[in-house]
Amino acid sequence: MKYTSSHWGSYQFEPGGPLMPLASDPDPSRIGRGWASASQDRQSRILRPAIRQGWLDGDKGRNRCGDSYVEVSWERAISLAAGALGDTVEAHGNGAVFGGSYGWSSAGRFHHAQSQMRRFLNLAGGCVSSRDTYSHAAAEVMFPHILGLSNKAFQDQMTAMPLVAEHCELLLAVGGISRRTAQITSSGTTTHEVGPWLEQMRAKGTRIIELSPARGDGATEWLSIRPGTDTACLLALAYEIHAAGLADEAFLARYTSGWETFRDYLTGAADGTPKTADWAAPICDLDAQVIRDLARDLAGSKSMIAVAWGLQRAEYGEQPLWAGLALASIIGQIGQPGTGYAFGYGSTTPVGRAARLIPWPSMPQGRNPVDDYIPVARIADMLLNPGGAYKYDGETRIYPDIKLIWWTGGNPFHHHQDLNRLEEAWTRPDTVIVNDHSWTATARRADIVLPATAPLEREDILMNRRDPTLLWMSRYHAPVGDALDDHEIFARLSQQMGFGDAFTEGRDTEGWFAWLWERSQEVAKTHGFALPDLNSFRAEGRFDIPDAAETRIALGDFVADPEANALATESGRITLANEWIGALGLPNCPGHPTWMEPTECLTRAQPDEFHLVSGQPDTRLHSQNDRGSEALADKIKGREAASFHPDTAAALGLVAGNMVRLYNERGACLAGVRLNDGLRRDCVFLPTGAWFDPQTVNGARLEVHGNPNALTRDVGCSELSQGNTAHSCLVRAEKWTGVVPDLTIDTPPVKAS
Ligand SMILES: Nc1nc2c(c(=O)[nH]1)N[C@H]1C(S)=C(S)[C@@H](COP(=O)(O)OP(=O)(O)OC[C@H]3O[C@@H](n4cnc5c(=O)[nH]c(N)nc54)[C@H](O)[C@@H]3O)O[C@H]1N2
Ligand SMILES: Nc1nc2c(c(=O)[nH]1)N[C@H]1C(S)=C(S)[C@@H](COP(=O)(O)OP(=O)(O)OC[C@H]3O[C@@H](n4cnc5c(=O)[nH]c(N)nc54)[C@H](O)[C@@H]3O)O[C@H]1N2
Ligand SMILES: [Mo]
Repeated sequence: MKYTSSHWGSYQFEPGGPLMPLASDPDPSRIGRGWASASQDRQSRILRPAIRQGWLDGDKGRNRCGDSYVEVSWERAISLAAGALGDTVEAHGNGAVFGGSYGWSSAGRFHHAQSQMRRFLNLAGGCVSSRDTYSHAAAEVMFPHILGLSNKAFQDQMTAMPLVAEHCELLLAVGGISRRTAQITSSGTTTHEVGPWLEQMRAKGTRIIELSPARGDGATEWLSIRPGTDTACLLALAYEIHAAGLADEAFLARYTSGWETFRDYLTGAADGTPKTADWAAPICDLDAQVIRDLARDLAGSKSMIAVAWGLQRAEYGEQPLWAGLALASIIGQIGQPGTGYAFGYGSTTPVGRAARLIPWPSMPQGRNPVDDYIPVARIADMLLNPGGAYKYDGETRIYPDIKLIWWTGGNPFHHHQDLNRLEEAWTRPDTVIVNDHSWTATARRADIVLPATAPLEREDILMNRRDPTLLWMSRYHAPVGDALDDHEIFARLSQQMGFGDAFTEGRDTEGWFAWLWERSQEVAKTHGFALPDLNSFRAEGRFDIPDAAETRIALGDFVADPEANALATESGRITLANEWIGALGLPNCPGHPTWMEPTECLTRAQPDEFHLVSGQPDTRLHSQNDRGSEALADKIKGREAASFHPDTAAALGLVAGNMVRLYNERGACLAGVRLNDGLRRDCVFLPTGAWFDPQTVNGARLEVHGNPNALTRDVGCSELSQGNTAHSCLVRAEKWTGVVPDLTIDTPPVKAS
């Protein structure tokens, strides 16, 4: 039996046979069904190195979005790419090179695209990098201040799901817990246990209350909250618990700081507005009595406040995180088995996984001599405002002047918001170089396109510190076209630029596998077990870590002994009011959890506006596998499906299968119509990830494939975290009765030679 792995799961196959989910996986992802077809689709794979015509003609980027390409040899492509980098560095320095290159690339320890790229760029003198993620930037910046832990460290100690199943009576899932998103694990997974875990809880009679604009598949009760208003609801729950005399004052006194300040805000002593259930109800569009009952039940049960990642991908996204933590502190059950506060259950597979964490080695990237960076979602701001000032995590910083962008293993024309604005920004640098295996919207907006192999075309090792199994990944099919591994591409570029030996250290791919495996064996030894030699592992294909189960309780050590295990916050405790944040004086991130009405929110919308929820797609990982069979079968007339409540659809004159135009002042897109009575009547759900395909239709700009980032807004959560705000977006909708334009992204942009 051969194996391979991906962010959506692991697969077994016999040579020449189909790719089958690992037999030991209890709940395989549907995403894998579209993997092999996407990987072998010659209409979307980049077959040969390609150069943008306008760049060859010296257009300086003016026609970067929408140009055609000429294919060239690898020798020419390597020479042009190395030349462009060398010239940029010589003329402007390495501070003019942007290598932030955010994106998920693929699983597999050695062929991790960004690691290979950073190793190369660091040897070339470095580049401007990026901080934080599109997933949870607000948490990455906030948690160190309010919890004294990085987001990663907090995830590492997240209370294990089996403990929740055993002890928790009431799970409040703010933003839901969905099997849709629990398909995925960054770096690869061999198992999917969130679905079975939720079933176990439901069977036991645990109440799982989902606070969400969309009913998911995991909860037992649904509170259909207006998007963007969770902070108001969480504050009201805290207020009602306190007003009923049910706040755990002993917990607050021993484990938190700033309670008095926060309490004065809750009661209205500070601002004249008590944050009662009656106050929150009209903001959140919930019944005040439902909020009061929930407050009483939370305080009277063993309860867990679980916040989903998506909540903080919004304007003021720091607030629901912090308000959830404050609510859990008032309930006072943090640090006990199965109760307290969690972030991200179900947002990906391994959050709360009861598995031992093993710090496996990775490809060394060297050191980046350039210390400049941007918060990841400020890419368009950076390109549009070189030299401009912005705030981030307590600092005032200056945007660099970028002349060359190198992107590997990510798709900004998928992941960024307001893509029409990004297109404008993207024309500014002199050169854009992209490595990818597919003609994504980003590859179609590069000057030099370097075709990388896809994961099914190569061997690698699945080693994920959060996963209980190691797999030897075998090649499933031969490389399509002339694709080369990213490692080989950067090795050739390094050779061209005169530091080939430093890049390879004399090793070929086999040599690096041996290098990684030797270090893995050492790591295993320090964790009390032995790995087989590489050849045996390769022959067997699979190694299951012994005694892999390990349960943890978030903040358990701190609660057991808050003096000995003080948190690394300003007070050593959980900060319910934070003096450092407060002293920054930011209007968009005050010093304690605060309700602020987002700029785009149904509380202030026109009657014909809807809230756009653009969550993760069920059929693919972001934009990956969008041209595979599973994603294609889910589309309507080849377009992404937008879901509407049946009553809403009827009012708009829409039936399932129609086409709809969604629009706002930033853009417009077409989507198919699907009905969902588990969605609020004032919301539209359009998943992310359909390949961005903007066209001019009847003289107006129209994205024709159903990409929500044609509509979303590109501002930071606040000047503290600067995270993306994809979920704060209002749109209008109208039936599309015109001709449905052909897609352009289903054929390569290459000129016939
Ligand atoms: N509206 C809206 N926007 C969102 C979100 C949302 O919820 N709503 N979610 C956001 C979030 S949380 C995230 S994480 C981002 C995700 O954004 P991305 O991570 O940028 O999305 P992916 O489609 O996974 O892009 C990975 C790219 O890597 C390429 N790739 C895969 N393997 C390899 C390889 O081996 N070598 C090379 N060179 N390339 C490879 C793939 O072809 C693909 O183009 O999107 C964000 N954008
Ligand atoms: N199938 C699949 N799974 C994935 C991914 C994928 O591409 N495909 N991507 C992975 C990645 S990179 C990430 S970061 C995670 C993200 O996982 P999450 O952040 O947990 O999920 P999203 O789908 O991004 O967020 C959308 C959901 O958030 C909720 N929501 C949105 N706005 C609001 C709001 O204002 N209030 C409330 N209460 N709820 C709201 C809704 O329930 C909506 O369904 O998913 C991962 N899992
Ligand atoms: Mo993400």
